[in-house]
Amino acid sequence: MLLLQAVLLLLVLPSPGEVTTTEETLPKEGCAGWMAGIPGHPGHNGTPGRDGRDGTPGEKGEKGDPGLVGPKGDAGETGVPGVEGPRGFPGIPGRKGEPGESSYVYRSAFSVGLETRVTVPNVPIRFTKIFYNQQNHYDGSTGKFHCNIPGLYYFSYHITVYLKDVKVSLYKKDKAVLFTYDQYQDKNLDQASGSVLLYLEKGDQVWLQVYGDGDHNGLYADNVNDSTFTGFLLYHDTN
Ligand SMILES: [Ca+2]
Repeated sequence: MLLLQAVLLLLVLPSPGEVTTTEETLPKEGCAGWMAGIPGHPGHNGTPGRDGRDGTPGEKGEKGDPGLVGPKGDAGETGVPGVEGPRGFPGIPGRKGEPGESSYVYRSAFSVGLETRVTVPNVPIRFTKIFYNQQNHYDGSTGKFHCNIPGLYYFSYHITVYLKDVKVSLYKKDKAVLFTYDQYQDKNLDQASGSVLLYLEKGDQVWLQVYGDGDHNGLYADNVNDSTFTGFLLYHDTN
């Protein structure tokens, strides 16, 4: 390297034999008389640079307006029954109902009396004076009451006694179940009576009859003295 520099230096330095004349013909300020050149045209625009980095997130905006109401949702499941409420006040009594059919079906009553003296013993006494026999359950031709409605019946009789003693029995199904005896006192009118409750089946028959021999048949009736026989259903059998 040092060798190369030394060679170059020898080439630059003037050799001793040459005459240097350039320094006398050229002024020392040889560039002072040069004129400046015209400025060149502006260069072309460069290619766009690369995109910059993302900016920092902005501040949170204000809350927006409420949205539109959405469609109605499906029905929910049935809830648990609530606790029973307190008892309410009594309501207003309703109107009276129409009479039921049974009010007629379960009617049975009769009330009858003697029209003449009884002279025939050992047969049912025929009461032919009809006070009431709407249902015709009492048969005036036989003197017997026919049970059409099973149930409890009330029977009673009030007998005027004249001229002879009276001994009568109330019969049910050919059996005497109630007895009444009155001894006649001369020149007086007596009364004999009896009453009873009897349970009757449908088809049972009830009647009054002179009991014993025919001498105790002093049953009497005229325009001002009655002898009566009455019966009615107290209440029907609900079975
Ligand atoms: Ca008497």
